[in-house]
Amino acid sequence: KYSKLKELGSKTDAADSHSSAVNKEEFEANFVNHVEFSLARNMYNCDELAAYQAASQSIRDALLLDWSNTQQSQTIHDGKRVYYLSLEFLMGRAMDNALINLKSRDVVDGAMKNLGFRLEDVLDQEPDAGLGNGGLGRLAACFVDSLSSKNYSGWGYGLNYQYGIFKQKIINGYQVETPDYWLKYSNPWEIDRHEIQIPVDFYGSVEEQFDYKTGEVKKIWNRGERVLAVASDFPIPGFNTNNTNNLRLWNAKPTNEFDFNKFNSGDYQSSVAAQQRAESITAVLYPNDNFYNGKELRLKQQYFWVAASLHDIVRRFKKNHKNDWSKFPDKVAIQLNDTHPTLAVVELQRILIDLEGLKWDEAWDIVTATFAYTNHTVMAEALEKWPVQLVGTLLPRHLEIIYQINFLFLESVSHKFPYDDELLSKVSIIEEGDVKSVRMAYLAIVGSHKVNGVAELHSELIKTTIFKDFVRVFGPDKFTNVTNGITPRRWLKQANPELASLIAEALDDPDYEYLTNLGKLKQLEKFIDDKKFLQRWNNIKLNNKKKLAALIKSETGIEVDPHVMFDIQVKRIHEYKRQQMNIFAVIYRYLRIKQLLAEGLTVEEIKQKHYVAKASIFGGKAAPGYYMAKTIIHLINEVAEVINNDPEIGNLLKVVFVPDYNVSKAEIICPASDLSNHISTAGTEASGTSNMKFALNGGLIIGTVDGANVEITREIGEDNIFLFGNLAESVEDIRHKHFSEGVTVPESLKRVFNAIESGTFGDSGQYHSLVESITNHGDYYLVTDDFDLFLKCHERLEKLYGNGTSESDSHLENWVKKSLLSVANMGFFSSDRCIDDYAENIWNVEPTNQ
Ligand code: GL9
Repeated sequence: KYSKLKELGSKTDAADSHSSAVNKEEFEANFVNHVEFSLARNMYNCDELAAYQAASQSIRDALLLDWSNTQQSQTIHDGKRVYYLSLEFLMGRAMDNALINLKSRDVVDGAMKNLGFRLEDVLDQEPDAGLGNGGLGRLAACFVDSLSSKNYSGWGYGLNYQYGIFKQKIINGYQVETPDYWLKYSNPWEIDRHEIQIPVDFYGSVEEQFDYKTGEVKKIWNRGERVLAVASDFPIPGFNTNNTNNLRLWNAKPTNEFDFNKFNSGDYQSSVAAQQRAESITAVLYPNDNFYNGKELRLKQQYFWVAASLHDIVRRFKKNHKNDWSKFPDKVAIQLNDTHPTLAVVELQRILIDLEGLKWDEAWDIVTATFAYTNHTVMAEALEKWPVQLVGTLLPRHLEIIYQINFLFLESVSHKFPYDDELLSKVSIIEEGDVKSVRMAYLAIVGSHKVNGVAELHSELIKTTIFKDFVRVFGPDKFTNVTNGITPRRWLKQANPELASLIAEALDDPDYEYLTNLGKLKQLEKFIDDKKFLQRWNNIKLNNKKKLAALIKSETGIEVDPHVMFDIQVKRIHEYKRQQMNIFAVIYRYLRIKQLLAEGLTVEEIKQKHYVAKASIFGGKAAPGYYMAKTIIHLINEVAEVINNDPEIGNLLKVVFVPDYNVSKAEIICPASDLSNHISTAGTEASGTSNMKFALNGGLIIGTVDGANVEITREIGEDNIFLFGNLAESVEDIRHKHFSEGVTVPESLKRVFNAIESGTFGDSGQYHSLVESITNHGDYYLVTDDFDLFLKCHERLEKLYGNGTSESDSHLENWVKKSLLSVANMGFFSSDRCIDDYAENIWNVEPTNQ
């Protein structure tokens, strides 16, 4: 085996075109080898799980060759490297993606058949790597895919949580969280780097030492607790290239240090326990979405990760460049994914001045030239503000440096804006008040050379709201936009192989080159009047809906007719995303249908004159401590229970809550929508990325003028998207009006509230706070203002969808054409475009010549 691999290795020159595609005979031999020698089993008792383990180890072997070649050639080339620091990488499954990127899916499919397995069943054995909460973590996963596919030298750095995002069970309509111990079986994609161990210190105190030689005072951090950061590496293959970057995730381990005082006093147990506590740092992902919860362990995670990553980066730099620090920003670009890694700014400054002996100013210039910061939300409750007291206890030296950064920054501000004390207190990194705290976003801005938002509207909003004072201080050029994107390898080819294949055929592109050049989709427009093509297009949608119907049946027992309209909203459950508005609209529809039935209409007549038959499909997790979000989930499930068991309704309306929405379920759900909902209160959703996934798969969108919906509209044309609702610029005024004049609940919504309060969906008491948040507490998310507009927009789009079968001519003409035009114009939303944008405008790096 190894000689074969070596032979293959010598053929895989990183500068070659893609050469490490898996060879069938070798794969089969390698598979059997892994069954026998890695798993210690034999082919006669090899079940699907074992087959998955053996297959993935064989594929990993192929990846490793590319991976080590890439690292070697990148080191020799010594170009600038990008480091993407993210506390979340929501990777999902790795095997199918690796097969696609290695262009070896068909070969392995055939090999698995020979070995007696169905590839689909084997792929299904892999647990999701759920090391993230939602959009922000999935974005990081798409970015590492694009960094490799576009031949950049770019690493991800994160944490290897033992428990990823919790698994969601729905019991009696309620969300119940269970732990996601995803590493139950060993993880074949993970390479343990036991030799890469970095000590990370916490607590202790700072001592001043007078240096008689230089006459300067040196700061010494006398550490308290120490833990070790041990690396696990995940190879990230690019599509159609050998470039295989690295995702390095850290594990916290105890040191060999031992508290002998405790031991000698007979307290052996607790001295071991203290050691064991180290591992708790990387035990679990915090399950919050867009919310800062201020836990000490979270701050420990952040520093642990940032310290380990920076020492690793600095060590790599010093190997080639010794102490030539002025070169550092030419060799290293570090992107801060949200404020979570902001301590990296402080840590690099500390390394340079305390450990490497640079002068403050020289060090600070290097720091700010190295870092850039991405903001992902304007919502106040999400912005991190660590109490000074906590930072000072955990990281005493870092707090001093933060104060010094702030002092020098404020000095420069007062220089530029003399006598403006108000401005000084507004931009201060330290917030005074009951709990003095460090404003992490401000620290990130001051410590970076660029700050970006994630969609045009959002990037404008940060300049005019949360960061407006910094635009005055630094000027507008420091602030920029990079609109989010998604990887078409996973979100088209992997999730929707039939559509991807039809597109490849239509573009006469048998090698799927359009997947790294997504603008080519534009050529699909020439099929707009080709009825046969539209029918094939539509048929693929129907097949995808059948697959989703099967998933729904197996997960919930509910039968949905794949011929009805699939109207989907899947994302984290949050008041600002307004799943409550959607379920209220479903209730309204149900009440109207019941009324029409009572008036004597038949189901058929209602379909002809009023409503299309549809399934309203929901999915998403609520943060475990977010009461209102959990109430919304419960309401959806109770409404589903009532409607799905109403014998009068037939297939006119079904309601589904898909439990445990995650990446691999998204791969089934996104290709199966006729319509998807992106209906956040204008100005609250920074970008959204599932809107892109649905549109790229030919689903139409109903949405507010928010986040990336704005640019999706610009790209695909306003005739091909259904927009409604109040605009971001009016939201503040409307909120004020709610408080001064009260909230006006429209008649339609009153009917819904009456039904809820009269107990139609179970004990009304449990929905009190949800209804009250709208009627009595100012309706912060503008449900009352947008509800009728939402209903109207549905009426309009349902007319277009048509009441005939989804195969009818009018459906092809009015709906499927819009679907085709959407896909044809979604090229802009490839994460490849996004990464090129960062590379050119923020990192100043170029692809390596693979
Ligand atoms: C988010 C925004 O809410 C989304 O609108 C945006 O698309 C993504 C990626 O930029 O970032 N910010 C944020 O905190 N989350 C986002 O999804 N939350 C989670 O990922 C949990």
